[in-house]
Amino acid sequence: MNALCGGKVAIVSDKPHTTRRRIFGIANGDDHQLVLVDLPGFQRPIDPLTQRMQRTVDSSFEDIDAVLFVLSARDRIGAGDKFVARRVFELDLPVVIALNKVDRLKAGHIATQMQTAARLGDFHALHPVSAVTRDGIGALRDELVGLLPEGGQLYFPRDQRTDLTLSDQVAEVVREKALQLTKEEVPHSISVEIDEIEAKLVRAFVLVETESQKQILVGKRGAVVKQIGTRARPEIDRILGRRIFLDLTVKVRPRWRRDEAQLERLGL
Ligand SMILES: Nc1nc2c(ncn2[C@@H]2O[C@H](COP(=O)(O)OP(=O)(O)OP(=O)(O)O)[C@@H](O)[C@H]2O)c(=O)[nH]1
Ligand SMILES: [Mg+2]
Repeated sequence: MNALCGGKVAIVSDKPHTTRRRIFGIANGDDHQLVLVDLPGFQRPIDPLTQRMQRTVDSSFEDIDAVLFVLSARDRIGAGDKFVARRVFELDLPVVIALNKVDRLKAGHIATQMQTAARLGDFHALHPVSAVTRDGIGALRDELVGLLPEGGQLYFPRDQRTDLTLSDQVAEVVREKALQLTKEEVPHSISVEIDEIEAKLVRAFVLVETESQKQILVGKRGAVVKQIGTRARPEIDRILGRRIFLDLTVKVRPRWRRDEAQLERLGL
């Protein structure tokens, strides 16, 4: 989605289930507006957070013109992909398969992966792409634009790239940096709440579920939380269009993933 929109809309990490909520990414052309809807992955709900994420997925297949089904060419296309394929091919919409991450893969391997992907269902088109090198992204974009209804309208102002509020964009950037610096079960226990955004100050809470997770996020003499701030600040400056001071506090909020009121507050 970021490659198609020509800039960062969704945060990216190597941890599964990074996207927790529905995010619109808007790609404008001279005569069209392509609105991409990024969703959490399909998963078996295990707590109120994942229940809400799965509900978001289930309720998002209305009012769409096509499905962009993204696969990783670097991984074996297996049972998980077949499970998702069953869901998307039953929608009765054109399905465009993007076989992503073809960078640094040998041509023969890409060809085999394309054959496997092609067996997932009755697709409209299949594009090998790389979000990193942008290889194939132009052709994929043209394909999707070709599926837009005639005489479509402008859903968003032309200078807008996402439906997330500035505050939510800031929270997501902080969460991205926190995900980058943690591993195992810790990333799943992290969320970010914006306390206030003022002219020169952004105050945010990095929420975790336990005291030991807090120690990991704070790090030795605050080294980890400091690193999160250092990485996040330039991006927040860009989002807000001004230089800010970023005040980050790590807080324990026990069982926030099970707390409906807290999930609501986090926009989940
Ligand atoms: N080599 C390579 N890596 C990529 C490419 N696109 C994404 N990645 C990596 O794949 C990982 C997952 O990327 P995300 O954008 O978080 O994936 P997602 O599909 O949105 O996943 P969730 O939000 O977790 O459901 C990150 O480590 C990215 O850097 C690509 O084209 N090439
Ligand atoms: Mg994502």
